[in-house]
Amino acid sequence: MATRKKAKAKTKVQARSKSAAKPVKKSAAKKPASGKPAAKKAAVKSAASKPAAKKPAPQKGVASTLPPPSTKPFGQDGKALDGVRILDFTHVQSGPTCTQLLGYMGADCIKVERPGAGDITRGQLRDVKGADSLYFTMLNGNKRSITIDSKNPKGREILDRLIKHCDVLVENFAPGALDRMGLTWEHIHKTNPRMIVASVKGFGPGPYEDCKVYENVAQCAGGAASTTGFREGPPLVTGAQIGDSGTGLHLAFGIVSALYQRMRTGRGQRVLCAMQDGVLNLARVKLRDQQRLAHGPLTEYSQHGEGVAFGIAVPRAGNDSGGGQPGWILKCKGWETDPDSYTYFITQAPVWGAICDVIGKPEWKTDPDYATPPARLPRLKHIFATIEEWTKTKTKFEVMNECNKHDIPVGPILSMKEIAEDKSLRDTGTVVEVDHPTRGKYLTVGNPVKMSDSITEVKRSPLLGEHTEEILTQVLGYSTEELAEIKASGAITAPDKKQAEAA
Ligand code: CAO
Repeated sequence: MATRKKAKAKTKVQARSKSAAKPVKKSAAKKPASGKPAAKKAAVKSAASKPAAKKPAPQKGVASTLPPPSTKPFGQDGKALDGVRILDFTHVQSGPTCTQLLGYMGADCIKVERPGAGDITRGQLRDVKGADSLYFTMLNGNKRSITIDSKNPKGREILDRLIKHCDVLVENFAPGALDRMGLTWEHIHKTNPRMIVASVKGFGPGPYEDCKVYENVAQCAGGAASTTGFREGPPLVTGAQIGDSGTGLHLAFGIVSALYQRMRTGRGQRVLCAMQDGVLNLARVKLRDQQRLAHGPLTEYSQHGEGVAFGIAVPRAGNDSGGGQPGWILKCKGWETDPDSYTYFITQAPVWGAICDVIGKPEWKTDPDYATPPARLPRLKHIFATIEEWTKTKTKFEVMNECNKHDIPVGPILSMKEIAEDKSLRDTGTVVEVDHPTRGKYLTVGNPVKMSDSITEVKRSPLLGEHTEEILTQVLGYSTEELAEIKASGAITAPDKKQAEAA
């Protein structure tokens, strides 16, 4: 879309959509009952005098504005977001998750970083001396890096030119930081009315809107922590980064939707994802349970079976299943020495008979205390303890194999080591090995979304400023002389280098 070629293609699509609008009007006015001209006139007349009887015009869907279906084989007609150019002003985790996903889908992500320093995560949790950390490399694949000092006047000029050449600006600075750079929505919209400005912030408008927020703050503010952990213990945060990566994912959805709307309106818009909102969206089942509490106890929570009364808010439910089919984590063979020798076991009602047979309790199938889901609810603790006697005789994978034969839903607790070595995850491109010039080979998570006509190639993360000159000359069209001027201005150079040059 940012390239001239794409701009032309877009004009064609728009032209098509214009002409596609005409037949809708025609058919609305002339839809004949019989198809004969006289009948046509009569139909129009009567429709005009009796509006209630007017047949509604058939509505054409989006498909009517599309080009003819491609004849190229699937996977060989580019990528979903080819032609979309992102001005990637993100750092740490939430924003980079979003732009990496857009990059996986084919967008050209130009990551703007502070000269000499770059994204703070390049140096955080370093495992290889002198090399970009895994924190950075695993969140910034499929991007190009340009260094620009946004507070240098020449740097601002370059940023304005980037705004004109990009489709989306994505940022997750602290509230107000983008404005302090002079990049207000008004300024960006005036410079490029088509630009979409997408932001992650900790909180939406309200009392906390000016607060800086990290992952665990969002997990706590979004209702995840108060509902995670064991009833007797304190609130817990989860290892999955639902505040950062989860919100980045939400933002990517907002951006793609805004790009789609722009096809019709021709203009950009602001897209905001607050981390609190993103976490709450993922914790919505707990807000469901909060409302159910007003109508009685949450019978599927094991505390109900244990006779423990509910308080005023949704409690922590340990490893209870979040749905209507009770489940728990059970020990497997080797649990004494392996902290991950466990399985998740769901006593799904339709396969209750098979569960009874597998664990050697066929009599439970007809025993009124166990035969029905309501009868089982107060006995779940005992039931899971009995099932565990069986799972402890098998490894977690043997439990999986045995239960799968009978459609009993179970899942081994996989360690990160097992996931890193899992062949099927490698085969599908979910776990990918990438080569990096300074740190060597590393594993990253590829695109979790698989598309049959947009195949992801995972590329290593860029070195700091690796593409500065390439972007300045090839994307922004600066001449050799202008490039020399930019270098002399200090807009793309680290402060220590600036001082050395001045000395
Ligand atoms: N050139 C010059 N200055 C630059 C620059 C560049 N290329 N890139 C960034 N900066 C400056 C910013 O302008 C800002 O300066 P001012 O405060 O003087 O205006 C400064 O760097 C720091 O930005 P920041 O406040 O966003 O960074 P921080 O490390 O203090 O805070 C964070 C980090 C994550 C808490 C904050 O950015 C935030 O709350 N973001 C929104 C929520 C979010 O995404 N949180 C999740 C992060 S992932 O765990």
